[in-house]
Amino acid sequence: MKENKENTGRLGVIVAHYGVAVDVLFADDNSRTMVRVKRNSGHVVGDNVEVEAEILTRLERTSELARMDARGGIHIVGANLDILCIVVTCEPIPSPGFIDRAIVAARASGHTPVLVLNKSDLACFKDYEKAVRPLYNDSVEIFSISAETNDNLEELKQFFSKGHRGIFVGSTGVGKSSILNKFLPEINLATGEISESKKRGRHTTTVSTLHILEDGGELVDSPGFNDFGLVDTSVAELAYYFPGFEAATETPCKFRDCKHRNEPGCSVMDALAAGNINRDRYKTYLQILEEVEAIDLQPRYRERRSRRKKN
Ligand SMILES: Nc1nc2c(ncn2[C@@H]2O[C@H](COP(=O)(O)OP(=O)(O)OP(=O)(O)O)[C@@H](O)[C@H]2O)c(=O)[nH]1
Ligand SMILES: [Mg+2]
Repeated sequence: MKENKENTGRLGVIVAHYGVAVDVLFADDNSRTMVRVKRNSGHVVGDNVEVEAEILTRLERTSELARMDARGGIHIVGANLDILCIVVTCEPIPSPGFIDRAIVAARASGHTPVLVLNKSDLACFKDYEKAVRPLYNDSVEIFSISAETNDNLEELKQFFSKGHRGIFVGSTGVGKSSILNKFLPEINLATGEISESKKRGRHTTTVSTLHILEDGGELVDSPGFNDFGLVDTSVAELAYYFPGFEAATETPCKFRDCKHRNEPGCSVMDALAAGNINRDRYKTYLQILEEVEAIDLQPRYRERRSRRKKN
């Protein structure tokens, strides 16, 4: 890794990562070249790089978004992004707490989360939207769209045209690649039948790719995943960033390090008792709190977190 100071090679950005080679889009003439990298080099799509004599050097990141999988493995979702675009739908529905974890992870690492409810053309959509919108309306911007019928696609495109660089994340089959294909028909990303991909137990998209939108903005398509385990988020950050707690925490709790569990003078508990916080969501919060507390006890994650804070 190199600080962005005296660059002597060509500057570019990684737009696709294929394990032992990355596709680099160069800033000077918009040309693209494959450059070899070591396996597990740690580079990700969105990384700014300098290429000199076929040697690639990663430049300092302005932001990084990480997640933990079910086995405790850490994955960098993307680098130098500002928007986390959480794509969900009624078929297939996201795993419990997926949206909450993704929102907290985004906020804790300086990203703006937005929620995309895709497949508005499906019969199951209306009920799903009715259940989900009220939970997140006060927390994040929400787009209800259909990549099938183009419903509200323009609105989402306009949002990115303000110069944002975002990434689509969500379970396999929610339609991430389908939305990008509608934005940029010429890229023709592979999309998969849900029943087929489930039967094979495989994702249709296998590598993340970054795309420049014609009206401005950039979007990364990523392979589907269900686990958004929090790795770079402390207990204090979880309590502060949890979606749905914003109005309650405007009134500070009695204790600055309140975890909203059973401390006296807790604004969140008061809001819960008054029916202003959804009970199921509160249960989800407690479950994620336990996970984050368990991670907090593990030195390797604590070390990683303090390294991130210093950068
Ligand atoms: N009815 C309907 N189907 C959609 C919509 N968007 C996508 N699909 C379908 O959903 C299936 C999965 O779409 P993909 O775009 O491959 O999903 P993905 O999220 O990229 O999946 P992975 O690459 O495996 O993570 C395909 O059969 C699409 O045609 C939509 O708005 N409405
Ligand atoms: Mg895909």
